[in-house]
Order: sequence, then structure tokens, then C-alpha cells
Amino acid sequence: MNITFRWFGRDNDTVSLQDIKQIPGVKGIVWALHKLPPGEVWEEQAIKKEVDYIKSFGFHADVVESVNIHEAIKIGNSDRDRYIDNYKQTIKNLACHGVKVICYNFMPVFDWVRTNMREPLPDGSTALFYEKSVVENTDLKAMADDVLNSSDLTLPGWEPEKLSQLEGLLEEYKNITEEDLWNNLAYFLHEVLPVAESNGIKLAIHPDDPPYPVFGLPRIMKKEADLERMLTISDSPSNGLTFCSGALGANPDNDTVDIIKKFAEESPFLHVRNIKIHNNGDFIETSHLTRDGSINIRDIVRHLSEIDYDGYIRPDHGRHIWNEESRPGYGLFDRALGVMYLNGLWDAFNNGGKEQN
Ligand code: DNO
Repeated sequence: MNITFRWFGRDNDTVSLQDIKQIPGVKGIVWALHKLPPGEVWEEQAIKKEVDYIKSFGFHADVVESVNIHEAIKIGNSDRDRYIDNYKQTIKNLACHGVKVICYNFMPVFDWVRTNMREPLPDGSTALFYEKSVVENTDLKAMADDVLNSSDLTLPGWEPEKLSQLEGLLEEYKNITEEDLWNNLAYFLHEVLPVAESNGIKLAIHPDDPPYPVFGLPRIMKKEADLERMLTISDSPSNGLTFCSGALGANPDNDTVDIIKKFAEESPFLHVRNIKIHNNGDFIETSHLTRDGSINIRDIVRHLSEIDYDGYIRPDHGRHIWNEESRPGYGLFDRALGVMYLNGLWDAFNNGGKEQN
């Protein structure tokens, strides 16, 4: 188990690499060039600068999250080949600097969606919350205006430039079905996988979060059968998954322990976190502790230790605790507690802590 920690960059994060260095067991930083809009080539010099900085703290920089996919590729319009060429070049440039895994997603327009970034939990902390009825009753256009007009443009996963193009994008997606999205994903993968493979990089698709359609937009990585179908698109060793317990687990029909048992080998990268699902389907993110939520983190890690999983894993979103000011879900404190829970489970399951990482 190669524990990593997501970090948004020197001038883009409240957490520093000095801070992360003090969390026991973290070997690598999950990074990205967050300021580049999707579709642009990541130039070698910019990559080198970031990788060198990360390595100067003794971390590896093997995992990038994410190289986002331009909407033209997901929509499958006439611009897609240009953006696919850019993607190929980015893969090559990342390979030159030792990157091994690129996480990406294929969610139309929006990445992960929550309705409240700071919902109170009974313990006095706050956490990310998803209230189904709010999404169902949201007028997307009005919301986009609100977000654009507010000073808080840092909603993670919500690219401001996309919100300004929202109307046009929604129009383009109007006739895109799930099947179209599958075809466009296959087209993209058949193009980029040979480049990834010859450069020693694995592409790892992230499931939809939450794992159902939002705002009437199609989503295709929602459940076990989808992960299976995704893997049949190509048997290239570079065609992989990012397992995400919190994303998949938001649908109680998804048994995340079964899913990790089935797909650990094809998942070079894992996101592990817990959520508490309410009876009406709303969910709130909790501490990583198994008994605090609805996801059996303990049995997920038990399985990983049984197969001696040697891929990359990171704690995922944390609560906001001890008055920390941070990006929503990405503070230092609760994610550090998450790391220690993963460390503790791993050591306990690994022959009584025989393995010393
Ligand atoms: C949320 C993250 C996602 C993830 C992308 C991968 O915190 O897990 O935004 O980075 O979906 O492309």
C-alpha cells in the first residue's frame, strides 16, 4: 500500500508539503497543474518544476489527479481530435518526469457535486453534504449565475470557466445519451491507451460522484457493471480504474467491499473515505472510521492487505475540524486522521503489523 496525499499546489492550497511530511507513512503527493484549463498540453517545464518541488521533500510524484478531459471529447464533436492529440502529448510529457498513474473522469460538465460544503455534524465539525432534493430542484442556470457572482469561486471540481459556458454546454449535451458517452469514451481510450502503454503510464478512470445522473446529464461510471464494461473497452494494461469508496458507496446498492474484491487488480489508484447515507438518499461525509458511516472501510483495507495491494491509495475528503480553514474537504487535519486509520488497519491486518513500510 503506497499512501499518498492530494495537494493542490504551492499557491493553491492551505496545506504545505512540510505539513504533509509530518503525517506518518505518506510516500507520495497526488498533484496536478490545477491552473491549466482542460484540454491544454501540460508543458514539460511546468511539470518538471512541480515534480522537482514535490521530490525535494522526499515524496514521489507518481500520481496525477487529474488530467481533465475536454468536453469536446465527452461530447464527441469535431474538435475532439485536437484535444485528444493534446492529451497524448501531456501523457508523453508526464512520462518524461516519472509519472505512473493518471486519474481522470468522464462526467459531463460537472465533476463531483455537493449541495453544502459545510454541513454541521453532531460532533461539532462540518463536512460535505449532498441533498438529493436540492439537486433535483435546482435551476442550473440560476445557480451558475450565483456562483459566478459570488466571491467564492473555489468550489472544488467546478471549473469557473465551465460555469460561464454552461448554457452552451447544456445545449450540446441535450441529445447525448449514455450510449453516446460510452462510444466517446471508447473512441478516446482507443486513441490514448497505446500512447499511455508505450510510456509506462496507467490511466485510471474515477467513478461518477455521486453515482447517478445529476441535472439531467448522463453519467456512465456508476456501478459494478459499468466498471466491468469499461474494462472490456480495451485489455491494455494501461486501461484502469480509480476505485473510490465514497463515490461508489453513495449508492447503497453498490457493495464497495465486493467491488474492491473484484477490481483491486485493475485499480492502480484508490480513494478511501466514508460517508453516512440517510434513508432518503442524502449523504454526508464523515470521518474515515468504519462505524461513523455507511461504508465498511475496515473490510476494504482487510482485502487490500490480504492481496498485499501495492498500488497507490489516498485518504479522501475529510471533515473540517479543529477550526481549520481549508479547501472544502481537503484540509490537513481530518485527512491526516484518515491516513492514520488506513495505517492502523493495514498494520493490524498484515500479520500483526509484521510489515514495516
Ligand atoms: C473529488 C475528487 C474528484 C476526482 C476526479 C477525478 O474530490 O475525487 O474530483 O479528482 O473526479 O478526475
